[in-house]
Amino acid sequence: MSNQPQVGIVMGSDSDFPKIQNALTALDSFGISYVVHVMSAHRTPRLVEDFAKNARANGLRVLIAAAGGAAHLAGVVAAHTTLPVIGIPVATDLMGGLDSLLSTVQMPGDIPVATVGTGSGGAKNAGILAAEILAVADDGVREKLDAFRQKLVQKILDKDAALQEKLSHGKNA
Ligand code: RP5
Repeated sequence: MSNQPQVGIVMGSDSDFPKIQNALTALDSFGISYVVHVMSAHRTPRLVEDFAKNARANGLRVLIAAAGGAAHLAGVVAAHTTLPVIGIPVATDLMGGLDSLLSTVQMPGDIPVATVGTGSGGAKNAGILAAEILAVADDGVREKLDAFRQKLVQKILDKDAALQEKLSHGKNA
């Protein structure tokens, strides 16, 4: 794993951390270094601006921003950089996080945020998507992504074989 962090992860509150850990796990699995910070678009707007404006000069290549509720963090980060920004809408108690999802995904034209789903699958996809973006110029990461996909295929084949075995023994009742 290179020591230079390539992915910058920010979240609106420490309460978001347990919900986005799958993003970190995915990045770890591809050997990608990252930095993680709590910063809030409304509580610490200056900090967010500085982080986003300096991200490229600090060696970061992809940014991930996670927030819940009126979740403008990813959009604000994207406003201050032309690095690709992935938004994680953190689930809330309101309709499973529909508020976070719409706040993050519905960016007006000109300033894109690549938004993943709410929930643990979304956070995982944020990490994988960051890896795919880095893999455009990094063959080592691309090879790890290829191996990951191969494992997925094998997992499904194994599951299907187990199902066929179960059905052939009349265990479906
Ligand atoms: C957002 O408000 C955060 O991203 C978090 O999802 C939500 C609640 O934050 P706390 O009140 O738990 O700090 O800014």
